[in-house]
Amino acid sequence: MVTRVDSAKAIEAAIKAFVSGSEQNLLGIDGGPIWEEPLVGFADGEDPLFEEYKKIIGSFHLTPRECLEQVGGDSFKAAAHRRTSVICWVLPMASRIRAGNRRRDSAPTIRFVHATRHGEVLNNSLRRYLVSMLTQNGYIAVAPVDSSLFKSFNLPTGRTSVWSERHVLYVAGMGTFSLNDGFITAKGMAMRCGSVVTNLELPASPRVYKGHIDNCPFLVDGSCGDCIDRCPAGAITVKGHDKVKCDQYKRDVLPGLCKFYEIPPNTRHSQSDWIPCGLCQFGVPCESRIPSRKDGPG
Ligand code: B12
Repeated sequence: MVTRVDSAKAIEAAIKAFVSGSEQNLLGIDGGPIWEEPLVGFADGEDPLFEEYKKIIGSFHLTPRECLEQVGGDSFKAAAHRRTSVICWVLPMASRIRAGNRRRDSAPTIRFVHATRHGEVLNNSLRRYLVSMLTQNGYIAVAPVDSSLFKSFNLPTGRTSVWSERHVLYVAGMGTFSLNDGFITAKGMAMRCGSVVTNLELPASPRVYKGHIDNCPFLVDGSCGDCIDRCPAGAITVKGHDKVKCDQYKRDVLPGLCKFYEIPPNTRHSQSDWIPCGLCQFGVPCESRIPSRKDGPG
């Protein structure tokens, strides 16, 4: 008999093999890998935090059950397995890509721009691979950000969405938030992440944190705060991250600074001027690990 633990182990192995074996993980400009070995976790889709997110994020934020009801319709209602789980992963950025960005103070390196754009193509292929693997085995599955369910829109406080992958990873115990709004995992903050909802029942990963800011020394005891100086937009202060300023810098300033970069086409970010920033994630103690408190000045 295949247990829930066996299924979880098989999925974790499949995710790791997909990333290490994918040509999409090789960066065209230098042939090296974009992502290091992924971290994998599982969230119980019935965790009460998902309902709380309707207050913390907004009533528009979907629960895993709502995702499957909307995508699976009658087949979800009729399915033998009606519990929901979320498969979550973190793709840690390769060290040579991180190293370049540490030395930059107004615009990221061209290697990072390529890596982010192509790396998100791989991330999306991984979402599709898992959905197809699960559906071929008779389960209902959806990658919310790669489906008709996904919407991202502006609020007065900045951009938000109906499915925040970091909040989902928090349920799976994979990290916590920080002063700059980034998510700090065991492999740090310089990463991208992904998630797939399914009615295959999987064992929930333990959530060892006391709260949603545990990994950020500044938010815990005022030490560190290095990301404040790393932000070229002045969008990070002791009060937190101004998403509107952050977004404006990326849209209005970066394209000019990076105009000599040859930006490759990208199926997920089709606007030709989409340039990621992310400098606040590099050259900081949480870049590739959970910082200890003594890393900070205080
Ligand atoms: C919209 C968006 C943006 C917006 C807004 C970012 C934001 N903070 O929400 C803008 C354009 C500014 C942006 C910028 C970037 N983004 Co972006 N973005 C997204 C997107 C599409 C949706 C995010 C979302 O829904 N946010 C919802 C709101 C509510 O989140 P929030 O305000 O940060 O949440 C706070 C509160 O909820 C609070 N909180 C209060 N009480 C409680 C209680 C509990 C229990 C919890 C858990 C939380 C909580 O904690 C949070 C932090 O303060 C996601 C992809 C996805 N679908 O998830 C990527 C994503 C967040 N972006 C990502 C990245 C890499 C970036 C950039 C580095 C690169 C870039 N694109 O240039 C920059 C970095 C900016 C930064 N310092 O955060 C990564 C995250 C990587 C990481 N380590 O965190 C994501 C997850 C994409 C991915 N799939 O990997 N992004």
